[in-house]
Amino acid sequence: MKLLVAVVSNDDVRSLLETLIEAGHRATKLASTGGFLRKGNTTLLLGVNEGEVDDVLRMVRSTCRRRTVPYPFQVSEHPGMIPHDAVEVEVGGATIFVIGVDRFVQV
Ligand code: 2BA
Repeated sequence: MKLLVAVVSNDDVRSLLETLIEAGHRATKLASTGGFLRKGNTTLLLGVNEGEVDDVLRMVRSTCRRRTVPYPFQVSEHPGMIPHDAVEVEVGGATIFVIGVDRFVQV
């Protein structure tokens, strides 16, 4: 089994969850906040069989869009982190960590 930790935009999570649940996958939805933009996003925990990882990644790709969002701070608040003329940041589609699971236990 693998644990997929997927950070997705709040705008995409509804359709992603619908797609996953319809396909028989299980998910835990956590409210999270991006460290850079400090804006709400969603982290999904998905325990999936190894053979299903690519299938789940396909679902994430098809539902999570890459988008441009305004950078909400004065550049001086984050010196050196982005170019001085940048006012927008690209976010998503999704950031996914695929982690090996030693044991999966439900009691
Ligand atoms: P945030 O940390 O709020 O980052 C939002 C977007 O800002 C990022 O989109 C990236 O395009 C940009 N960004 C982040 N750090 C930057 C920096 N130091 N300089 C310039 N631009 C920067 P994504 O890469 O699509 O990430 C979306 C969200 O996924 C992140 O929100 C964070 O919550 C999570 N994430 C991304 N990479 C991660 C990692 N290596 N570890 C943990 N969480 C991660």
